[in-house]
Amino acid sequence: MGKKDGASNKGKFYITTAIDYPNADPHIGHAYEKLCADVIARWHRLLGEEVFFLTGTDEHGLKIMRSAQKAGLTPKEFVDKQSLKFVELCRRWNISNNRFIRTTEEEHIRVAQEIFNKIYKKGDIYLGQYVGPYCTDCETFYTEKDLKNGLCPVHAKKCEIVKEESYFFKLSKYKEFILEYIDKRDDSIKPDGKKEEIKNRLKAGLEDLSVSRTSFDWGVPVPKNPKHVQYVWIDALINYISGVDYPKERFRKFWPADVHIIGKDIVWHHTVIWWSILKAAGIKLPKTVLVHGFILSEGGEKMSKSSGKVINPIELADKYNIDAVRYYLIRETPFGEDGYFSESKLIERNNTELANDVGNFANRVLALISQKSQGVIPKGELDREIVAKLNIEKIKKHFERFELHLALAEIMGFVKQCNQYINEKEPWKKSGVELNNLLYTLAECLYAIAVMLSAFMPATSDKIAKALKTEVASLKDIFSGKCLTQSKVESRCILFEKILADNKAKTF
Ligand code: ME8
Repeated sequence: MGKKDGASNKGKFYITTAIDYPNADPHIGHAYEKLCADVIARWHRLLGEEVFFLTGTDEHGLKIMRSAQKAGLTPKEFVDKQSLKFVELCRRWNISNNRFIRTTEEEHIRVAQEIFNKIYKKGDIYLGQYVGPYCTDCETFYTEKDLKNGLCPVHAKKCEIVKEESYFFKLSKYKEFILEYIDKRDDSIKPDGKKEEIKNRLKAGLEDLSVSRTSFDWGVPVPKNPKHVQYVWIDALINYISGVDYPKERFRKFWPADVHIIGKDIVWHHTVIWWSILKAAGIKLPKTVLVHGFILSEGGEKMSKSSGKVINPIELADKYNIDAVRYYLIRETPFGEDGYFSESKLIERNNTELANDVGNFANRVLALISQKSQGVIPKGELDREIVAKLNIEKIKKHFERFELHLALAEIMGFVKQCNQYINEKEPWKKSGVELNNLLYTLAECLYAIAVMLSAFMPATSDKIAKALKTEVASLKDIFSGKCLTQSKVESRCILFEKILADNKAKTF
């Protein structure tokens, strides 16, 4: 990649989530997606990279307009109110996004129009007549052959038949390009299985896409023909570049995106449609479209706003230590697969792996330093045998393959080994140099655990670091002897309270 266009991305990392429809309140699927992105973003910051993490709300389209009408508000009043709930979700779940974009922002609208214009001028957008089925729940046009038994293939609902003047994007022209691109880049779509799904659908045929509507006006006006508004998906996808100030400096620095993390229902939009738009507009394609599974209720049903079966992620944050929720969701579900949300399993993991393993180790180390060394971490030599048990390279590889659950499992394996180490070494029976070496090693191990866990449980890591009178820094500094101080450490810290089963009384 040439440096000329500012596109050399070394040391930069740009990650996005889908932008959520705020037609209803946030559900746990929204929270889960932001959480996965947050873990990856925080990990890249630990690696010392400059990270830009974008999330936001997708505020145009028929679905929003109808929800606003039902609520007795104008669409703008409605999205102003609703989007705050998604901002609040980010705050309560400790999501470290650098920007929260709303597609009703003036600057985004300007960029969406500029890209539309660019493609129009190139001759890849033309005026025609659209007749065909449209599902408002997924804001998606279907062809007759996409339908299952005549119904929307996602919502199993009758589609509306839309017949109106429309601009079309020459999507069909990009079929071969997309097919080649999927194969050319190993990491274009992850997990790999999703590539076949898209390729098979492409091979079945690709038609031009209707990219404007005239029957309602809640959208980005089409420049020069404002009786048309842009198809909401075109407007929405463009957030990934308007969110980094296309075409200004931040865009030049961060684009192409490293990861677009999305759910399995919108892979087509993020590959076939998005890549073709970018290609037509002469903009580089993102590196990886990363697909996560769905969070289902214990009974195995999809939790979505339209099905009415939702877990409110804000209520969840009211009820539990949010780090325990974050831990449970990542640890329980192999990344890329569907997961079942179970409060009893969350409680079990909180009580065993978090309170018993992490919490106990931290408190044993702090208590030992307080009792045997007046709270001051002694100078000593690292015991390389225990340090070698933290396989950082393996954890890095898991992250490179987006195996977040395995990276976390590996760190937790180290926590167990550290507890075992205390049991075997019996520091309470030691003195002199031997004791100093042991206490120093334990403090370094506890600090290393805090750093490694900080991508998953940032507040817990901060608590550990604070108890050690230091801060979570970068990954390269663990076991370096540079991060621990000579200030008196706290004699204990409460990381996780055990939860009694009765507390489960409230169901979501
Ligand atoms: O699709 N579990 O918005 P959205 C996990 N606005 N993830 C889930 C889920 C579940 N049960 N249900 C939904 C949209 N999601 C568009 C995106 S991007 C330019 C425009 C995921 O609010 C879903 O797959 O319906 C998507 O990635 C995200 O939540 C937002 O869904």
